[in-house]
Amino acid sequence: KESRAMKFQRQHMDPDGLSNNSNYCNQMMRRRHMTEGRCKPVNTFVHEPLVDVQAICLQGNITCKNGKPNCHRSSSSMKITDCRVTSGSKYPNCDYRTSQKERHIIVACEGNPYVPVHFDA
Ligand code: UM3
Repeated sequence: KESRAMKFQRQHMDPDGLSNNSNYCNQMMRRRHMTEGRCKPVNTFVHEPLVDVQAICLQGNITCKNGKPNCHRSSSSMKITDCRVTSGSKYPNCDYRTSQKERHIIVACEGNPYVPVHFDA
Protein backbone atom coordinates (compact mmCIF):
# COMPACT_ATOMS: atom_id res chain seq x y z
CA LYS A 1 0.00 0.00 0.00
CA GLU A 2 1.13 3.55 -0.74
CA SER A 3 2.38 5.29 2.42
CA ARG A 4 1.36 8.87 3.17
CA ALA A 5 4.97 9.93 2.53
CA MET A 6 4.97 8.24 -0.89
CA LYS A 7 1.60 9.82 -1.67
CA PHE A 8 3.06 13.26 -0.89
CA GLN A 9 5.90 12.59 -3.31
CA ARG A 10 3.54 11.41 -6.04
CA GLN A 11 1.19 14.36 -5.66
CA HIS A 12 3.61 17.18 -4.90
CA MET A 13 7.21 16.44 -5.93
CA ASP A 14 8.60 17.20 -9.39
CA PRO A 15 12.22 18.25 -8.72
CA ASP A 16 13.39 18.14 -12.33
CA GLY A 17 10.14 19.35 -13.85
CA LEU A 18 9.86 22.61 -15.71
CA SER A 19 6.30 23.86 -15.98
CA ASN A 20 7.10 26.33 -18.74
CA ASN A 21 4.21 25.15 -20.84
CA SER A 22 0.52 25.67 -20.36
CA ASN A 23 -0.15 21.92 -20.61
CA TYR A 24 2.06 21.07 -17.62
CA CYS A 25 -0.84 20.66 -15.19
CA ASN A 26 -3.08 18.82 -17.65
CA GLN A 27 -0.29 16.28 -18.24
CA MET A 28 1.03 16.01 -14.70
CA MET A 29 -2.33 15.80 -12.92
CA ARG A 30 -3.22 12.85 -15.14
CA ARG A 31 0.23 11.21 -15.03
CA ARG A 32 0.25 11.37 -11.21
CA HIS A 33 -3.27 9.87 -10.97
CA MET A 34 -5.13 12.89 -9.60
CA THR A 35 -7.80 12.77 -12.30
CA GLU A 36 -9.26 9.38 -11.40
CA GLY A 37 -12.75 9.37 -9.87
CA ARG A 38 -12.76 13.17 -9.96
CA CYS A 39 -10.58 16.07 -11.00
CA LYS A 40 -8.57 17.06 -7.86
CA PRO A 41 -9.47 20.78 -7.69
CA VAL A 42 -6.15 22.32 -6.53
CA ASN A 43 -2.69 20.78 -6.38
CA THR A 44 0.84 22.17 -6.09
CA PHE A 45 4.04 20.65 -7.50
CA VAL A 46 7.40 21.59 -5.97
CA HIS A 47 10.47 21.92 -8.22
CA GLU A 48 13.19 21.55 -5.59
CA PRO A 49 15.30 18.56 -4.49
CA LEU A 50 13.45 16.06 -2.29
CA VAL A 51 16.01 16.49 0.52
CA ASP A 52 15.30 20.24 0.58
CA VAL A 53 11.55 19.64 0.88
CA GLN A 54 12.05 16.96 3.55
CA ALA A 55 14.21 19.45 5.47
CA ILE A 56 11.17 21.76 5.87
CA CYS A 57 10.00 19.33 8.60
CA LEU A 58 12.90 20.68 10.72
CA GLN A 59 12.00 24.33 10.00
CA GLY A 60 9.54 26.79 11.60
CA ASN A 61 6.73 24.90 13.32
CA ILE A 62 3.23 26.37 12.84
CA THR A 63 -0.43 25.38 13.13
CA CYS A 64 -1.98 23.77 10.03
CA LYS A 65 -5.20 25.02 8.41
CA ASN A 66 -7.00 22.07 10.06
CA GLY A 67 -5.79 23.14 13.52
CA LYS A 68 -3.18 20.39 13.93
CA PRO A 69 0.21 21.50 15.24
CA ASN A 70 2.49 19.64 12.81
CA CYS A 71 2.91 22.15 9.98
CA HIS A 72 6.20 23.74 8.96
CA ARG A 73 7.00 26.77 6.80
CA SER A 74 10.01 26.66 4.49
CA SER A 75 12.72 29.12 5.47
CA SER A 76 13.52 29.75 1.79
CA SER A 77 11.18 30.39 -1.08
CA MET A 78 10.77 27.50 -3.47
CA LYS A 79 9.95 27.07 -7.14
CA ILE A 80 6.39 25.71 -7.38
CA THR A 81 3.58 25.23 -9.87
CA ASP A 82 -0.03 25.59 -8.81
CA CYS A 83 -2.61 23.60 -10.75
CA ARG A 84 -6.22 24.74 -10.48
CA VAL A 85 -9.12 23.16 -12.31
CA THR A 86 -10.78 25.54 -14.79
CA SER A 87 -14.41 26.55 -14.44
CA GLY A 88 -15.24 24.80 -17.72
CA SER A 89 -13.50 21.53 -16.80
CA LYS A 90 -15.81 18.50 -16.99
CA TYR A 91 -14.75 15.12 -15.55
CA PRO A 92 -13.31 12.88 -17.01
CA ASN A 93 -11.71 15.61 -19.16
CA CYS A 94 -9.91 17.44 -16.37
CA ASP A 95 -8.65 20.84 -17.51
CA TYR A 96 -6.19 22.85 -15.40
CA ARG A 97 -4.64 26.30 -15.32
CA THR A 98 -0.84 26.17 -14.79
CA SER A 99 0.77 28.95 -12.68
CA GLN A 100 4.48 29.06 -11.87
CA LYS A 101 5.44 30.82 -8.63
CA GLU A 102 8.23 31.20 -6.09
CA ARG A 103 6.87 31.03 -2.56
CA HIS A 104 7.56 29.91 0.97
CA ILE A 105 5.56 26.71 1.31
CA ILE A 106 3.85 25.03 4.27
CA VAL A 107 3.79 21.25 4.64
CA ALA A 108 2.49 18.92 7.35
CA CYS A 109 4.95 16.28 8.58
CA GLU A 110 4.38 12.93 10.32
CA GLY A 111 6.08 9.74 11.36
CA ASN A 112 9.55 8.44 12.10
CA PRO A 113 11.36 9.53 10.01
CA TYR A 114 9.43 12.80 10.27
CA VAL A 115 8.62 13.58 6.62
CA PRO A 116 6.09 15.61 4.56
CA VAL A 117 2.65 14.00 4.18
CA HIS A 118 0.42 16.94 3.17
CA PHE A 119 0.76 20.26 1.32
CA ASP A 120 -0.96 22.92 3.44
CA ALA A 121 -0.25 26.16 1.57
N1 UM3 B 1 -3.43 21.84 -2.01
C1 UM3 B 1 -2.28 22.08 -2.75
N2 UM3 B 1 -1.87 23.37 -2.90
C2 UM3 B 1 -2.52 24.42 -2.34
C3 UM3 B 1 -3.67 24.16 -1.57
C4 UM3 B 1 -4.10 22.87 -1.43
O1 UM3 B 1 -1.64 21.12 -3.25
O2 UM3 B 1 -2.06 25.58 -2.51
C5 UM3 B 1 -3.89 20.45 -1.85
C6 UM3 B 1 -3.35 19.81 -0.64
C7 UM3 B 1 -4.40 18.81 -0.21
C8 UM3 B 1 -5.67 19.26 -0.92
O3 UM3 B 1 -4.02 17.52 -0.64
O4 UM3 B 1 -5.30 20.35 -1.77
C9 UM3 B 1 -6.78 19.71 0.03
O5 UM3 B 1 -6.34 20.79 0.80
P1 UM3 B 1 -2.97 16.61 0.19
O6 UM3 B 1 -3.41 16.58 1.63
O7 UM3 B 1 -3.07 15.27 -0.46
O8 UM3 B 1 -1.59 17.20 0.06
